[in-house]
Amino acid sequence: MKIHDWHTGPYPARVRIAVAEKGLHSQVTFVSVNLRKGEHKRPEFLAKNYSGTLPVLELEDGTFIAECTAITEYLDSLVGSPTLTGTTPREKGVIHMMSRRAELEVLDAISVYFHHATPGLGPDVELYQNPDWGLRQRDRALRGMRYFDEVLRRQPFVAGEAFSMADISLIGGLIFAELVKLPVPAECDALEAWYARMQERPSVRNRLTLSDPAEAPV
Ligand code: GTS
Repeated sequence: MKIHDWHTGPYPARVRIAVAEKGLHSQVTFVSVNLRKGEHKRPEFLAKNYSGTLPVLELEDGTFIAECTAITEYLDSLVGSPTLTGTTPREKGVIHMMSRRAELEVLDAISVYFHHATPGLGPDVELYQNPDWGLRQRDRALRGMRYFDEVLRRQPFVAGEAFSMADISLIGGLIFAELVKLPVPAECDALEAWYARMQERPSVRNRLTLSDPAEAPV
């Protein structure tokens, strides 16, 4: 399998963490796509992923799978435990819901903030910016962090008692928050404590070393 990604990117981090959690490193080759040069918007990359985003998983038979959730579900179903997307119908439902919520309320919101209310990937890539929309999404992300802080006061992981794709999605959100220097609200100590625990996981700690960093960070 190949994974087309950008080694420091928050979304690519989600798939890198999933690869490591599933012990699939030896089956994956990483191909670097330079976001700052806009390589993800060129026709040859759009042929792999219409949406022009990273990461993209390329299978041996030439199938391309984009979207972190879809890629994680694919990897999860390749090998057994530990499962990242749940085994029972209830687990699967709750994990999917909380993962999507982590995207909507934190990760995707920070991404919109980055692309619309900061220089983002630079003028050659950011052809349309709407700073008001970006700032609204920044505030949404801060509200989302407070929501997840409440969740993590009640339970050890985002979707309950076990580590899952939902944790990975929220980790992506906090990685993006660090990149854009958006501080977690001071009162969110449960969220901070959870994130400190997540950073101790080898899959999270070593995500950048799965491949040689070829390019400068986002
Ligand atoms: N919904 C997509 C997913 O889950 O895979 C979002 C992917 C995404 O936004 N990826 C970022 C991207 O391609 C990569 S990174 O910012 O995390 O490095 N951004 C470039 C762009 O122009 O939107």
